Parts: sequence; structure tokens; C-alpha cells
Amino acid sequence: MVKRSEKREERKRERKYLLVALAGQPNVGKSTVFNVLTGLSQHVGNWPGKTVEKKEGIYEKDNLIMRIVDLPGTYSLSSFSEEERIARDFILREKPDVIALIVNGAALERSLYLLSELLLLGPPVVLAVNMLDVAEAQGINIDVKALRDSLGIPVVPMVASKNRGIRELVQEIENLTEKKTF
Ligand SMILES: Nc1nc2c(ncn2[C@@H]2O[C@H](COP(=O)(O)OP(=O)(O)OP(=O)(O)O)[C@@H](O)[C@H]2O)c(=O)[nH]1
Ligand SMILES: [Mg+2]
Repeated sequence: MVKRSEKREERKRERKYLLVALAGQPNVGKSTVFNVLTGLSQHVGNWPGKTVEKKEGIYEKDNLIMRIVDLPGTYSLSSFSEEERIARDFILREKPDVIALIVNGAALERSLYLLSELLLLGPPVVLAVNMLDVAEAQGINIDVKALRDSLGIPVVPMVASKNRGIRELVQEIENLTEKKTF
């Protein structure tokens, strides 16, 4: 017979703790994704020694616990601005398990430079192509499969303000960390 305390220990062991960074340019929907995922668990403060706001929160579902950090919006990570330095230093120092890059699907090409910089930093990247409603209204059709195949990373179509694609983003984050041992 398995003792109750052993069972509890077993459940604890199965828990998966992940650190996830949300990156992207200003105004692409990062905070919308962050709010949907973290709800009331948010903690808002400042980055150490900086006047830039730091938001983090927890997403919890079954055995998955993700600490999510909403990085400052940046066009690049070349360290020209305080925001860029904060985003870059966070990724290099804290080594998140996954970086979720949120981009504006109506202006996709503008985000590819930031994507190329993130891919060089190490952690796996999932690309969330947001604002697809805006893209559609402009007659822009994004071929998600072609993007996925050419980039070789997971790509999630998304309309964050309508809650579309959020569940799929969590799933891709889980998939990327499947082989991680704790
Ligand atoms: N139409 C549309 N609007 C969206 C979508 N996602 C977010 N928005 C809206 O876009 C605006 C900007 O979203 P935020 O989540 O604040 O963007 P952000 O990337 O956090 O912006 P910064 O923090 O300023 O860098 C808000 O008014 C959102 O409601 C979407 O998929 N479609
Ligand atoms: Mg924001």
C-alpha cells in the first residue's frame, strides 16, 4: 500500500516549474497575453535600480506552474536603450526556459530582426503571431505552416484581445520543455 504522504510527494515531483519571458516590440499585445495568462496573480514593481516597470505573474494549470515575466517592449536587443538592456540582461542572466516572442501579424517583417537576435541568446523561442484580426482586415494572409517550416520554431496564430491562440501558446511552451528534467 502506498502511504498518503508518499503519494503527495509523488505529485510534487511531477510538478513542472517554468520561467517564461514575454518579449516583443511596443504595442504588439504582450501585456494582453500576460493579463490573460496571469490574471490576479500579478506583481508589479520596477526593474532593480530602474524606473522601468516590471510585471510578473503566475500561470498555473494542473501540474504546470509558469512564472511569466512581461519584458519591456523593444525593437532590438542591441543595448541602446534602458529597455533593451533590461530585456537582454534578463534573458542572459535568468535563462528563461522559453521566450515567447509576440509580434504584430499585420507588420510581421518589422519583428524579424528582434527574432534573429533572440534566437542567438540560447533559450528556445516560440513565435506568437498576434493581431491576426487586424492583418485579415488589411487583406494580409499569414501562412503559419510556411513560417513554421522556414524558421524551424513553433508558430502560434493569435488574436490575444479575443483570447484566441493563448491555449495553443501554453501548449507550445510545454512542448518545448518536454525533455527538461527537474
Ligand atoms: N485588434 C487587436 N487588438 C489587440 C490584440 N492584442 C492586443 N490588442 C490591443 O492592442 C493594444 C496594445 O496591447 P498591449 O497588450 O498593451 O501591448 P504591449 O505589447 O504590452 O504594449 P507595450 O507594453 O506598450 O509595449 C491594446 O489596446 C490591446 O487591447 C489583437 O490580437 N487584436
Ligand atoms: Mg505592455
